[in-house]
Amino acid sequence: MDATSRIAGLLARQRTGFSLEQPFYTDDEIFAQDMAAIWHRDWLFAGHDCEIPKAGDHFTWRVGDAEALVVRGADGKIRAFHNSCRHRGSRICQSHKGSAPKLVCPYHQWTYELDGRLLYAREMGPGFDASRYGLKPVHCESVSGYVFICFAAEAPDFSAFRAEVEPYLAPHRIAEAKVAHETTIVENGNWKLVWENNRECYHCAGSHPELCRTYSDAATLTGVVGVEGDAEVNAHWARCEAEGLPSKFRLSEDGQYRVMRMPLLRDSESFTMSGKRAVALPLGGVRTPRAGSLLMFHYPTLWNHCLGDHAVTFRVTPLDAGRTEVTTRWLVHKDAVEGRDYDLKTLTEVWLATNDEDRRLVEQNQLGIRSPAYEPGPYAADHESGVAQFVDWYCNTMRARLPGAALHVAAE
Ligand code: 3BY
Ligand code: FES
Ligand code: FE
Repeated sequence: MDATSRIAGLLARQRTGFSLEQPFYTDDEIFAQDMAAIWHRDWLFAGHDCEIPKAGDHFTWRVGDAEALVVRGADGKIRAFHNSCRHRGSRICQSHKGSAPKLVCPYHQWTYELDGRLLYAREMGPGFDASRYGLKPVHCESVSGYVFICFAAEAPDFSAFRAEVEPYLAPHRIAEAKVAHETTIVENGNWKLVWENNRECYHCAGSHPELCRTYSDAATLTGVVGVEGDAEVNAHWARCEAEGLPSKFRLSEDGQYRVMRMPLLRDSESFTMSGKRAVALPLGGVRTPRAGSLLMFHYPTLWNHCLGDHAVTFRVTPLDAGRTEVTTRWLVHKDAVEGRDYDLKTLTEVWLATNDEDRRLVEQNQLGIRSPAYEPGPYAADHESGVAQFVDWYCNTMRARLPGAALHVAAE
């Protein structure tokens, strides 16, 4: 049986409310299909506008064999290109971040403008037409300080997501931030296990002593069921909305993204060990100390917390079937000074610890799933409604995009 038929068959067998079958977490062919059907077709969160504030500032991000070069142009616009030279294909920018007035390929020094046009290719002879060899563009959109890219030739609609999340994000002014700290960790687990772990707080009480000081593990807050009937959360939304902060739970029709403002425990202001704010010069215009955290997720790359004083964003990058990178950025007001306005340890310690705890959980989950005894197990209806929702999104997306999936299933 070819790979597509095999995957289509597995998808057809998938039981609602149960974890996936083993190959979805371990198999190289399914990983390749995940890359083709999701990672190289969808909008992906790459980084933040504020990481590249000046013309020529750029960063790169590799997703499988595709690599984006995200660069701010002389006109202030952010664009993305494939980081592959139009001469013989070398990578052009070879570090994660940089700044340069022109993009010069280190191999034979073909030189590109910041808008991708090939400006100069030395000694290519008289008939050479530089206008035919500009960098290939990658779709790029910036929304409220978040840069999204899409590697597909034709990108899915972005406007609905933009319209939904802009009002929620606007008060946080992420575009006016700076990255106070960034970490990238590798988790020895499939990217879907990183998401499954993120989409529930059933594990929080047992694993996150630091986070649990401020973060409620109520099933309604992390999941997708029942929050609209939760009186306490409704009161929180009403308070926040009266202050001009859009807050209500919104889940997109296709299940790809959600926004919601959640209260923190004991009126905490931030994810610190004390619950007090971490940054004296706050990021954004949220002035009520009890606004809690604005949660957003956007599959398959982004989840985040926007607080009254700072924000933390998380980016998922699959490396192979059993390894995933998680990049965390702590964003503070661009004029906040370390040592004066914030202490880096106080700012970062809760999520540094939480990330490491989650890494262990994901790694143990991956190892257990490799067992010949593994079979899909049931998700808790309330505590793991978010996990079931993620897996549904994944399966529906794969079913719709697998080449000829419907035909293969019918032929079984
Ligand atoms: O970062 C988060 O939002 C998730 C949700 C619950 C567990 N984890 C902390
Ligand atoms: Fe880039 Fe030759 S491959 S200049
Ligand atoms: Fe966790």
